[in-house]
Amino acid sequence: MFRLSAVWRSLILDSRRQEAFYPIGAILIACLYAIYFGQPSSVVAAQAEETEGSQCGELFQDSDKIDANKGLVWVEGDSFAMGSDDHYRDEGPVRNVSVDGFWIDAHEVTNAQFTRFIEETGYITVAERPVDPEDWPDAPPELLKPGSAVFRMPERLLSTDILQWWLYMPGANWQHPAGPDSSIEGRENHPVVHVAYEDALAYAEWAGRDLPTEAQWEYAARAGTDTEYPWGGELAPGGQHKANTWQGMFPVQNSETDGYLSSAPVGCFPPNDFGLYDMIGNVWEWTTDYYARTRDPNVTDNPTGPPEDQSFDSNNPGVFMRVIKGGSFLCAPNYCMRYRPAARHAQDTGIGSDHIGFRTVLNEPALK
Ligand SMILES: [Ca+2]
Ligand SMILES: [Ca+2]
Repeated sequence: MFRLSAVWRSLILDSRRQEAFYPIGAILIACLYAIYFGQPSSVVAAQAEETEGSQCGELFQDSDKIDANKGLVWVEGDSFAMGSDDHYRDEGPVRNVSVDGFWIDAHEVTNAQFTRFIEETGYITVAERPVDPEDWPDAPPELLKPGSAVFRMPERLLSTDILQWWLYMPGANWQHPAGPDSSIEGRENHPVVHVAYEDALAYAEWAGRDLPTEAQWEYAARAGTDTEYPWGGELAPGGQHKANTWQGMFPVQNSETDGYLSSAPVGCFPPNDFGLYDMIGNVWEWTTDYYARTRDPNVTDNPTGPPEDQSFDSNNPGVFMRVIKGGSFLCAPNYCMRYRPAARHAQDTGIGSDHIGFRTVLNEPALK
């Protein structure tokens, strides 16, 4: 019932929150960038083809079999300092948390892997299912079609309203990531996107896996480090990009100095010390934790987040949200600095977008 309305409400309210974080000066600069560097939306529509020739993802051809524990990395359990007190309030306070050992995908689930899941099960993702008009009496008819949320670089930035760069696009789904005229041909090793939470969970269950808890995910992303980023204290030390994020003034100018305007094939950036790729950036990743601004400080052993009825996001009261982690190719220094292990975001479970994917875990130490 709240699927679309929650998304749009979230987007609208999030723009107000970001406006509070970024003063009017930053907005004016962004407008100037829009005037001088604003690109037509056709540039973004061409994203699907931009990285066809990249070879990075082919590193994983042999590990893309979903049988047994192939493609997984064993992560030894330990305690770690979870969260951060230096950025968004919902990341803190820093507390000591322990997790048992677990297996986790070395990389985000790819289109090739998801294709196999679909071919074997006939599963239909949320973005492909008919929309019942009775569920959406106030929605405009053009939105009452299967689809998903797609980022579109605005030609001009007229305000901070994020609906200038997010749109609900009928026909967008995992097979058509930029809209109905796009495809995943040549993008087999890119992370699958437009997966709602239940889609990711269905894949994980088919593979005999789980989705990670937020604690598992953050522990794996940190890979034994307690620095801002898994590689140290700077986002791009010496100008070397360690993750696929956004360079320039979001959302109107992306210099692509990391080589990618949208998603990259998995494994194009260096792995962390656990051998895991793209934990930071590329696409956001689902976790099983329900979202709440604060977390129970007394639950420190394998925390799984609050129960559903305690999930609360002040931007979406009454809507149960899950935590996504890692940031994406849309996260920029002037907007959404969530390309850090401690960062988190509340996400409506009922819809995907073109910058949210996932990876799986296997909680079977006996297979070690
Ligand atoms: Ca990028
Ligand atoms: Ca990622």
